[in-house]
Amino acid sequence: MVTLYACEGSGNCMKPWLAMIQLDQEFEVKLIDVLNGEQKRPDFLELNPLGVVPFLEYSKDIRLGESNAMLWFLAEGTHLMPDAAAERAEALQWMFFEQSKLEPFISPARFYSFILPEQREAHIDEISQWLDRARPGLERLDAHLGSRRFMLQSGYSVTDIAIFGYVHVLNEAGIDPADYPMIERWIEDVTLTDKFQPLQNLGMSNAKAA
Ligand SMILES: N[C@@H](CCC(=O)N[C@@H](CS)C(=O)NCC(=O)O)C(=O)O
Repeated sequence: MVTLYACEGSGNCMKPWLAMIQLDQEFEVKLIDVLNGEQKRPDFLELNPLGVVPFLEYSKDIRLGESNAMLWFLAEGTHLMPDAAAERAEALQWMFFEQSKLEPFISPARFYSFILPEQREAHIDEISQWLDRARPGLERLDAHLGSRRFMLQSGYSVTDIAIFGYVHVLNEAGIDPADYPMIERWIEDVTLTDKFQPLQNLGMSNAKAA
């Protein structure tokens, strides 16, 4: 059985989870309680020495960290992966962009605003800096989505899932999505794709997906 180790509420964990649902891949979710440090316990570190989730145990021999690497592996040979070499490279370009220009700022701002709101005041200056640093990437994304319905010319792909993970919860980080109308439109379009499931369901029994 394919096993996804994940924590509730995580945009990174949502990515392989949503891809597997949309690809009809049978899998089980094992929830790791990150807020209580379960990802640093010896049994989990033995599996993933980095001590983070998501972590994908696809088979005894195929074990993967990094949400976007999981997406790439899962999408290979499916309708979520573009065929042409240039478009595959463009997909990777946007997936690296997501991990360097968006996720490192949206994720911590959201963590202290939405996941642990009681710690918001203590991190208020950092949150403001993270949000300032997220804006150039969001502007770039908004401009791109002004000319495309989805990230790639050929249509909905693994790239949309990678970017959706954190961009669709911008409001929970403290950014009004109305500031980015093309992103707002695209979020709606992604939610309308076949078999889409919202982040809130990540913690639910995997019976639906399996
Ligand atoms: N770049 C990694 C990020 C992994 C990551 O930082 N995961 C967070 C949850 S979203 C985590 O496990 N944090 C707990 C910790 O760092 O101890 C990915 O895309 O998978």
